[in-house]
Amino acid sequence: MPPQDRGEIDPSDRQRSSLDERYPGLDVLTDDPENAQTASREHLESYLTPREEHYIRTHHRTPDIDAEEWSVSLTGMVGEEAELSVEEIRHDYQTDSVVHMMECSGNGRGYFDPDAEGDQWTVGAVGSAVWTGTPVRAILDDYDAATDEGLWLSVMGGEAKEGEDVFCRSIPMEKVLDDCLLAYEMNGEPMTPEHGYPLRLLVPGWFGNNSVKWVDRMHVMETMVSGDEWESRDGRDYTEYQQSSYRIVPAQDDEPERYESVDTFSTDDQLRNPDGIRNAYCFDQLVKSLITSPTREAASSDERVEITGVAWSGDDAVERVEVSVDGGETWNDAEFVGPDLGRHAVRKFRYVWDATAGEHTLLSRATDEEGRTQPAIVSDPEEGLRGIADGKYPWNEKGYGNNAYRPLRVSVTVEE
Ligand SMILES: Nc1nc2c(c(=O)[nH]1)N[C@H]1C(S)=C(S)[C@@H](COP(=O)(O)O)O[C@H]1N2
Ligand SMILES: [Mo]
Repeated sequence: MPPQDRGEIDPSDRQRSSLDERYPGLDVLTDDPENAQTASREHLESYLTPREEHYIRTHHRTPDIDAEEWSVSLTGMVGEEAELSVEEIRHDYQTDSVVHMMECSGNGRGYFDPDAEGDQWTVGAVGSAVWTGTPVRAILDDYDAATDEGLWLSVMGGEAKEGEDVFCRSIPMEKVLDDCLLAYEMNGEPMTPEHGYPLRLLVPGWFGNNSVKWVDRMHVMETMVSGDEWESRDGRDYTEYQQSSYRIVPAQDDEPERYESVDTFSTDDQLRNPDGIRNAYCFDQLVKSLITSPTREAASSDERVEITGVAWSGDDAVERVEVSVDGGETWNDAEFVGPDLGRHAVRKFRYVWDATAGEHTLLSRATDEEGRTQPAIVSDPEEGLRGIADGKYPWNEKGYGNNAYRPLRVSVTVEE
């Protein structure tokens, strides 16, 4: 199957207004390539983040794609190799939807001390959307693909120009069969170019880096992308974003150890057993929460302040959220409010606080149904921590996966 003629995409010829103008709800970190986060905690309070306020994370530049010309090839361990048009993918298969609170593994990098390398995302590289598309499973079945446990589906983005590393992610076949989509709609609207138009992979519950945008090829294989064959294929590296980026590497390691295959997909489990997989892969999301109200100041007339926030997790649903109003000395159970839109959706919580006047440090802590919970702080690089231990999250070179508590200082005034 010949690779798609990438010559047709020339983002440099693109005439677009700046990111600020097109996405007024975002705080822009870099315009070229496009990287922007949701502007504030308050923006994360809704069950669905509007398409124009959902963070954007891009390594190369957003390509201009003509959906009528675009196709996705299916290669590797398949009965019959195929080249599918966008039209076929949209209309010849069943449709499914999922609500996913997608977080960039770099969210919270801005709180690493000393700084970790990369854009300094704070709290806004996360967003909730209902994604609609074709289950990848239906396409694999149709072309008699091998789908045994232990196999991988490597999914490639079509935006890299000649000589640039291809944005490629290998997803374990069990996860692909379970709930991955080739998505074409976001919140009931067509996806914008920045979010992956015309087709993106959507891996529910997993860090955003797995949800490959502008998909142009899917390859069924025995291993993840690794080794010489994938390190330089048609003069490009397909392994960078699987084996080097998106790995949790402590200060004392030069390079992450590359594996052909792993059989633990929970990022948290990898991080709690660093002797198994040496440098965890950013696969499913780490359980996390954020207080969205009050933000800084709270006036309470009858000494009751309502604290609200959002919680999300990886493959296992959020089961519990606790709130502390004294910097973590004591914890109180919060209650869930509003609808449960599925295991990968955002959960909103609430705790009513009998507040006293003065300065207070609020914290929230979510726990998933497997009992995994948030660490209190990020470690110091000198400690050489490899995984999550003793309430500490490991400082790592690229600042990935920070799910430590996010303290919030509020000042309460009590009105007579
Ligand atoms: N082809 C391609 N897909 C990609 C990326 C990319 O740079 N190229 N960035 C990834 C990362 S790191 C994240 S967090 C999500 C962000 O998706 P969004 O921009 O729709 O929020 O897309 C992922 N998919
Ligand atoms: Mo990301």
